[in-house]
Amino acid sequence: MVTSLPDTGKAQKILADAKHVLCICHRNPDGDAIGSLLGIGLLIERAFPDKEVTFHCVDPVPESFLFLPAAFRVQRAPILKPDDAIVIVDCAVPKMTEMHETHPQLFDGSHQTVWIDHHPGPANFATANLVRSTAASTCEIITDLTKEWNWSLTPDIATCLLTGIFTDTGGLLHSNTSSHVYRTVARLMREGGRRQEVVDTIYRKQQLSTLRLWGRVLEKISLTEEGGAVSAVTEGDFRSTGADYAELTGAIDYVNAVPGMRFSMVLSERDGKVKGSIRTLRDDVDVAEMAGKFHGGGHKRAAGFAIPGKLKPEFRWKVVEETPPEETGK
Ligand SMILES: [Mn+2]
Repeated sequence: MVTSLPDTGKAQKILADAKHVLCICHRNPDGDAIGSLLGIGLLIERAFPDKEVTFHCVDPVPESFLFLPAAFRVQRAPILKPDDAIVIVDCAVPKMTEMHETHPQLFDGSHQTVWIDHHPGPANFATANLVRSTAASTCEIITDLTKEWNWSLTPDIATCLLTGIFTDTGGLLHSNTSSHVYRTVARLMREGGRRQEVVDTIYRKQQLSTLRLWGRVLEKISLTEEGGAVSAVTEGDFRSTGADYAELTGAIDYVNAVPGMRFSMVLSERDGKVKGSIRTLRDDVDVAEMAGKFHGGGHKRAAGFAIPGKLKPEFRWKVVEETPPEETGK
């Protein structure tokens, strides 16, 4: 059993006292962002049927997660009213919401806020901070909280939470898949979570445009002298494959599969920015530190950054003299 987080009681009171709870996840949402956003919102609705709950993200829900219950309810950035309580999930820092400039009230103490996250870092932005960096996903923390708060799960909610657990552990394959992750999955399945629907939708089905985009990523892998497997996709690649930005998620796991590498990186262009995702399978490499050099962050084995700019390919040609084959006497 995991130990209780210090702000659990405070968070529960914030949610109990609020009339309207706005749930917010990070831009370019992944499975854990969407799963924890929908999971916590539906849980609050169930625990307090008199409350209004809304779901917000600056980017639309990626197509692969539209099968989730309530995915259609996710709206863009909210219009805030003074009494609104806020729940922010899976965001390491305020700017990941991409609302830090448009909605500074979310982060300056104007509202009662609950922060639920598994990213390491200061994480003290909110009124109540429910942060556990040893958890593999935010969905895992939320599942633990339901036990503590005595909130009941439904098959729909369990399916949302399973989604984040599966995507943040790479389908229970990454090294962050602890025994607690398996226990959490078992509990969500007991509560009716539709594991097979999650696995089939996320891992067994890919849009043709996604496969074509991944093809570009794989074809362009190059190995660097520093021991990196690096690939890049340009805006032109997105245009010609018809893939949207969210479809890049997952491609890096294949780049990271090159044996003997220290790290892998996928660079991508979007709206005048270059985004980098970095992964490693090694214990002696800290990719969060590497991402930090570009004002990014994340976890030791999975991190990212975004800097203004464009991608410029660099080719190197080398002339090598061919040595004539040695004569072999018979
Ligand atoms: Mn996460």
